[in-house]
Amino acid sequence: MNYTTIKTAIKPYSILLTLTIIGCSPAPPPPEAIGPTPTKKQMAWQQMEYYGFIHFGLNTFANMEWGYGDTPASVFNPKELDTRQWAQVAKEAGMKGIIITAKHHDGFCLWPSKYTEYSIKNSPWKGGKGDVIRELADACKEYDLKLGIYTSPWDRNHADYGKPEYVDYFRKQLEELLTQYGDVFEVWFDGANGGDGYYGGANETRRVDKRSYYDWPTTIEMIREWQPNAIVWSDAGPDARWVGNEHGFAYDVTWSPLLKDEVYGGMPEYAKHYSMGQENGTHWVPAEADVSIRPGWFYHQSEDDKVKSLGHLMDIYYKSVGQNATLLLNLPVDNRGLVHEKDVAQLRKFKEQIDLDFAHNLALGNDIEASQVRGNHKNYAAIHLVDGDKETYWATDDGVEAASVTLNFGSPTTFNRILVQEYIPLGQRVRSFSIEVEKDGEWKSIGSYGTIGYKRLLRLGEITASAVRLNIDGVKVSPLLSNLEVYHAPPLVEQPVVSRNKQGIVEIVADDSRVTYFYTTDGSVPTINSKRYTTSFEVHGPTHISVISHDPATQRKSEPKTVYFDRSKKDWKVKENETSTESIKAIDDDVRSVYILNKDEMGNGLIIDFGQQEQLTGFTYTPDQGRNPSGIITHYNFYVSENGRSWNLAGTGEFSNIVNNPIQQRVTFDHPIKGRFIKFTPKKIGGNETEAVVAELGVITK
Ligand code: FUL
Repeated sequence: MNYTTIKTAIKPYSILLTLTIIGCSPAPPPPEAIGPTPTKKQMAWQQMEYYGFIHFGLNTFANMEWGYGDTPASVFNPKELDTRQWAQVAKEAGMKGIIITAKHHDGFCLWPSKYTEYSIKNSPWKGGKGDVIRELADACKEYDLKLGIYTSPWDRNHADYGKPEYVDYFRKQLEELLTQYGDVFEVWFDGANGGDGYYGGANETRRVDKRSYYDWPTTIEMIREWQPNAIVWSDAGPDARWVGNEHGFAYDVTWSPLLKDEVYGGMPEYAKHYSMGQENGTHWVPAEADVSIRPGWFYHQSEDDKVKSLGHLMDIYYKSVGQNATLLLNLPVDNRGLVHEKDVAQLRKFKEQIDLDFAHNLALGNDIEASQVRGNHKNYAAIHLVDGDKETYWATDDGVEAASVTLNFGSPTTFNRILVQEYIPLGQRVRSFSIEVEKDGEWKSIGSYGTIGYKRLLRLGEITASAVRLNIDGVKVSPLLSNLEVYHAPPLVEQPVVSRNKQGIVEIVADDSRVTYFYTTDGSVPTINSKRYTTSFEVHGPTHISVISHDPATQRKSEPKTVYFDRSKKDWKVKENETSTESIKAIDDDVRSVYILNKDEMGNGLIIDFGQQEQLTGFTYTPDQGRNPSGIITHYNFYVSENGRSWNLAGTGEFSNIVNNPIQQRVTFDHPIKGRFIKFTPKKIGGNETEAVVAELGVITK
């Protein structure tokens, strides 16, 4: 790590100050709350920190993310459904509750609703007599977990969707869900609405005015009656809000206050402009970061080797719970009705690593001093940051805009994590802060950060220092901190990155010079006896490459990273466009380079010539993988041709949920098709954009 030496102008603590604090003048009153502040139930919810999501329904069986509402109920037949397994897995993972998709956008109900035939009562599961929500509610009780309900406002099955009658139906279903299954801790209202649907057979596009159609204030009043303690979640709260992405990340600056009256559920500009909250927010609507343990929300067998790595899950933890949000981690229950063993194994490692990272608080009970203490009184002294009691806090006098606390270890101490918390019952106050450490008598700056809020976790490089100082540099009003912890987390050997270029050359790299790599190409799990990677190699046919990183010094190894490569694109050409260096970016096996199709090109389609006949079983489309992706294709036609003149339509449809979750899309055909040419024609682009972006187009031949 590079340290920059800085000069500190003010000595942060003094003997005089310590003596004054010991004096016994009366304690000044506590600082006044700065609004908005959390309610009791929002406080209890925030302290849950980490809980689970379960996506399960007809999509699980139809292998879809967004069913149209026309998949027959008879397809729902989990042979081993066991909600106790779900609850046990969640409990062991350290989760505090489970939110279930009682009804997703396809309208299929996991409980026997009186108001529709489109539910488990018309499925073969338990002879139509089962109730998944009842079974989950019972399992949650048994494992001491809270139950949450996701029920989609958008319903692609219902004939009346778009009319006032549907809103009535939606409320009646909510009443069933919120009055028959005991206490519900969170009610989740998805803002997604893609328009197209089956709608009882109408098969059309229906648009609603998301601001007014659902009449949310009335629905929320009803929920308050049925479940006064439930947190109601949506982009606009009122009790908790979406974090604005489906990666599970909050931001360096994440305010719990929100300009709530400017927001409505499903608002297109929400993610960009509102999801970080605002310092001048008018309502306390804290962020919840939702993410799936796999790329998709529902189970797909093709994602069995895409369960997130431990490193990725830890990154999510630090960027959600560690950036003033709660973490809602999704487990896609599979078509047996179980959380898949690969996901279970990963959750176990995740829990173990969190426990290891926060095993021993090096700050607890240590000597700590502040640059300023409210009324110089011991009730507000810095000692309250390290007393293990989150109800006590360090406070300064009103009007103080910059202050610091210094923790003295007494002797050089090695650490790499800092945990800090504001006392949020009196409001979120800190705008920015920084960290310095004292090494060999000199103070060095470590880094500058944004907000703190309920909890902020910092991951630092390994540091050995005799003191740490936290400087509050910017505040809304005088700071109030309740907790400061310091840890030494064990190192994680990260998975390597495996990539292949257009020439079919595979490279393995990691951001860690300590490690070596071992790999297999036959689908087996690599060990340190597998082939050692020394230089790049060629792969031209369908191959699974599995690699581990290994640190010879500690003998620690990463989890295997498995990547599937289909045909290499060595001889591929973009037709009609052979001179364009741009269009090649759609087939260069590099998702970082994108090709942008304008209106004309969209009409003609992107035509690729393989240079030889291939037997195709499907194709893949990867949208823009940038931070703010654009030109995301939501609807497409895909054609195959043997001669480049007569075309067979091999696939047509929608890439569901691609705007919110822009992952690689994998479409498989009903039967294999032979051809030398493919044509990919975008039909609709997300967010009313006029240009389509292709980060990568690929084929499946196996
Ligand atoms: C999105 C939905 O459209 C996805 O299917 C999923 O349920 C996710 C949690 O929210 O907006």
